Amino acid sequence: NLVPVGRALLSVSDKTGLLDLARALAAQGVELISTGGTAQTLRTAGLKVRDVAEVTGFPEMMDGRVKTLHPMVHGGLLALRDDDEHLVAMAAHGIEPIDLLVVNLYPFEQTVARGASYADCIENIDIGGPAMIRAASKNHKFVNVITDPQDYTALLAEMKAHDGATTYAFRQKLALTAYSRTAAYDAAVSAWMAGAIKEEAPRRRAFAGTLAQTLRYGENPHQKAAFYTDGTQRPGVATAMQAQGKELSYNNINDTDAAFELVAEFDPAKGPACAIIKHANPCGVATGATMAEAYARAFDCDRTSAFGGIIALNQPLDAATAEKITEIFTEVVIAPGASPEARQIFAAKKNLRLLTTDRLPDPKAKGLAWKQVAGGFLVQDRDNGALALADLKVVTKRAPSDAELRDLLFAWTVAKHVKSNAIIYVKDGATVGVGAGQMSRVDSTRIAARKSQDMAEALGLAAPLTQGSVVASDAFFPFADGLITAAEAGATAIIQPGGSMRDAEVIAAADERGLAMVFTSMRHFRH
Ligand code: 93A
Repeated sequence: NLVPVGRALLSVSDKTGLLDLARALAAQGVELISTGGTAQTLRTAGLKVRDVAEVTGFPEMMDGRVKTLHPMVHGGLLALRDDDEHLVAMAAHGIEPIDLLVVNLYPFEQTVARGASYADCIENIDIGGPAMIRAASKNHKFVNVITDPQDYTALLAEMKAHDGATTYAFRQKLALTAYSRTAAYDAAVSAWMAGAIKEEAPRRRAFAGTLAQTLRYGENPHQKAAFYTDGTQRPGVATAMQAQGKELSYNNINDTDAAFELVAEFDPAKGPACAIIKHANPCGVATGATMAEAYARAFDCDRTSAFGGIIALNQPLDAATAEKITEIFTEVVIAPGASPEARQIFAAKKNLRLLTTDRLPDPKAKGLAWKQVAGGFLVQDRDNGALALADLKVVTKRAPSDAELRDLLFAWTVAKHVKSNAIIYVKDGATVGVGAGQMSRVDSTRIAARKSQDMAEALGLAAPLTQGSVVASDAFFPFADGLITAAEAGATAIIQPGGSMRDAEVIAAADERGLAMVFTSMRHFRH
């Protein structure tokens, strides 16, 4: 199963590592064939290379659209070297075998990510590259195919270990990588097309990702896991720079995403905001005059749960906040930047991971979200719903005060990021009780109040912070019991979608207790 590498075709858009690879191949006597730009790079560096045009007998034409799409190339990649008929055909047409294909494709994903025009994106759809990759992959019995500069060293090591040849097992792995690449590439084209022609998302498009990182394990240590990116380059955990700390785990990535998406709802121009996440749910979200204050207030919502949490900020991490954060154990901090002083403070905490991005995610961005079910996956638009004051309908005798309204909108924003059934108590721009993921709404209402009570006791407060708070519910109260529980905990105003069969009962219960209530007509289930 060892096949010596005698002839290579190199055609790469990303020329990283190209010269080192080509030099190493040439030194081992491998003949190099190449397309226009790649050949020029090699020649400039003094390497001997044959133009693909010489091999095909056709010039590269139509702005490069047709360069390698030719039987002299595809025959060389696809011919079975142990099949007499194939050998006869090769001899009859002067087709020379190609044993190694090194291709990386036109940068379609990057072209889309930089907001290029429709015509530019079209021109960056590579046709000849994927055709060759698929041909070489199919013929991995004899042919090596490399689609990622990161694999150059592995190829050279393999050839070195086998006297210029490669093993079947090695070529199989390369083929698998290569098919994953063409699938992800076409999925990116499909996703772009769906957006460009405003095809009603999420229909008629393909999904595939690119392996970004092999993870140590999944949700649990007995599960293998990996992180894939979708090529959109969205600001967030997938594109963040990790400044320090050990590698992110599967759960870290999931929670960091939840934290950053939530905190990004708070416009940094309006002031600092901080979210602390545990198990994908916030255990504290707060605004403050300074970031340090926002963090302290978020922390005070549920200090017990915040231990070992994941923190997201909507403004760069500063020194004062960094000091405060290091007082307890935290897994990850993500922020749109960090000051040099803050970085220095964190540097002393080797296990604390710091991730920075150049901007916040856009909460209003369109996109798709999916989840797996047995035998398939569900796809939907990401929840980018947002409310304005004008969307709210006051349904009680008493209308909320301005201060209540501000807190109601804050609570509603947080509720969107809490697993259903979600109940959020908020006071003065900080959560004071979060009830998440319960099967009954009234339980979420009770749990949040109970936790707030515990916190008040721990902090030595006279009364729980739910006294004089407002409450958001991600979906309607099906009965009055949830609202009554909130009122008993001291809430004075409620925000919820409305639309229950028993809305009248719920409104009456609010009126009886002097509560103000607004309906949003929008729901934020999150499962
Ligand atoms: O326009 S293409 O789809 N037509 C082709 O026949 C073709 N063959 C290779 N693009 C084609 N390529 C791509 O050209 C490769 O996938 C690679 O990305 C790029 C390398 O071009 P150059 O060597 O001129 O820089």
